[in-house]
Amino acid sequence: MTDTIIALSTPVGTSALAIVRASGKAVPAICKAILPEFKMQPRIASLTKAQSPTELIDNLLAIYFPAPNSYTGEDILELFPHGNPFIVRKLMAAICEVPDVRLAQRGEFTKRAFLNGKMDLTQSEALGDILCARDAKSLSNAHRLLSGEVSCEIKALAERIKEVSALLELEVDFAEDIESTPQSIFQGYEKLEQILQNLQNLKKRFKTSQNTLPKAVFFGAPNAGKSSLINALVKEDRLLVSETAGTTRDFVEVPLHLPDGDILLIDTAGLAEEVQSEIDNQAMQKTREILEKANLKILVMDISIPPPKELEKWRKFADLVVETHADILGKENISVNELQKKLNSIFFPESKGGEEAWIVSERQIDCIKKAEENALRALELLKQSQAMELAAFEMREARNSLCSVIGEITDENVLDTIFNSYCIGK
Ligand SMILES: Nc1nc2c(ncn2[C@@H]2O[C@H](COP(=O)(O)OP(=O)(O)OP(=O)(O)O)[C@@H](O)[C@H]2O)c(=O)[nH]1
Ligand SMILES: [Mg+2]
Repeated sequence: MTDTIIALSTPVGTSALAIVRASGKAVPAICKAILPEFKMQPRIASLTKAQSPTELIDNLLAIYFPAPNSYTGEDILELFPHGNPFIVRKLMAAICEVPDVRLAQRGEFTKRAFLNGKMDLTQSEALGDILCARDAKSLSNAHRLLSGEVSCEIKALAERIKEVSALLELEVDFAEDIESTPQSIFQGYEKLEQILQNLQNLKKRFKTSQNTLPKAVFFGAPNAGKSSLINALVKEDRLLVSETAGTTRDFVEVPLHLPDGDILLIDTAGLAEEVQSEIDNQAMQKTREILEKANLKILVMDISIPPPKELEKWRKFADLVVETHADILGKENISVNELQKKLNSIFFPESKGGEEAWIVSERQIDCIKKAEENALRALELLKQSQAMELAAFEMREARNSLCSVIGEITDENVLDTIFNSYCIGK
């Protein structure tokens, strides 16, 4: 970690402001080279000039975080230039001219934070979850993981495994004098059973994080008002609407931001009894396919006309039915707000509270599973009151596997896989 790294921490493109971050020993040299008026007062934001040897680059806000009280544990400089890609490029080029400064790789700031003991591996992974969370529950869970909730549980369990290991080691040491140690076998056995129980509970708390948004698929007869309903929900004329049946052919995905998370609304071609053409046939086939992938199937039904023959079949198949054209009968249609509330409560139901934080990392679960296998083998050996050395070895292995969850034991490949999945500048 002798190099100083820099990166643009905000997306590339035009915006009001951008953030450029540098971390490493060359931060004072960077300040001297491009911020001649900057005083480097710790954690005080100052408006200052950024310049290359030949020209003014920008007037920007700069903050200096001296080591070790920074995100990475190293000296950090944060710059807030105007969000003009041309300015950002010039600024970064000028910084890269300073000796020992280079562009950061993906996740390298967070990797340094981990290597400098600013956070453990579970917390580093939680940061990735914070960046990806698209609903309130996932976000709150990621915050809990970042605060170290699961790390603490893992540490406590690793400590208890150590205690059992110590009892077993004692057993190994006094193996000749069997009479003096039955108590430790008994204690070790009981404690190990509890540990196994805890490991199994931890394993059950795995929940894969969803990379895709949940899908609400709107289906029904042609002209039922599916596209109109989606337009009303997203408050935008996003989809083509017309009084000609068969307007929508390909299915179309439209994101909807609900109070507790984002979902995808999917408009489909109407399902008709009589197929007019091969294109109709293909469009309906697509509707059926997308319905199979739906998390929620919403039947849209025009109640101002006689129901289609398949209605009963569709009703059974649907998770939710929305009636349209009620206005034609002099009644009120369901309000958009009401429908949004309904979707919000279906996709993001309120939790009862008191739930334990769930684990989203497959890597962490794999480590927990390995620890469980070791502990199981140790228990088997203990049951037979034999091969104490082996049982002690299994317990040491179990502890190592558990410590890998939080990164107390880890190899470079694992770290690369984790941090390479992050964006540059994180
Ligand atoms: N009066 C009334 N007209 C509606 C209502 N919903 C939709 N319409 C009209 O019904 C016609 C069909 O609406 P669309 O939203 O295109 O229907 P669709 O289900 O997407 O139709 P296809 O894409 O052809 O399957 C349009 O002329 C809409 O303006 C409603 O609740 N009341
Ligand atoms: Mg349509």
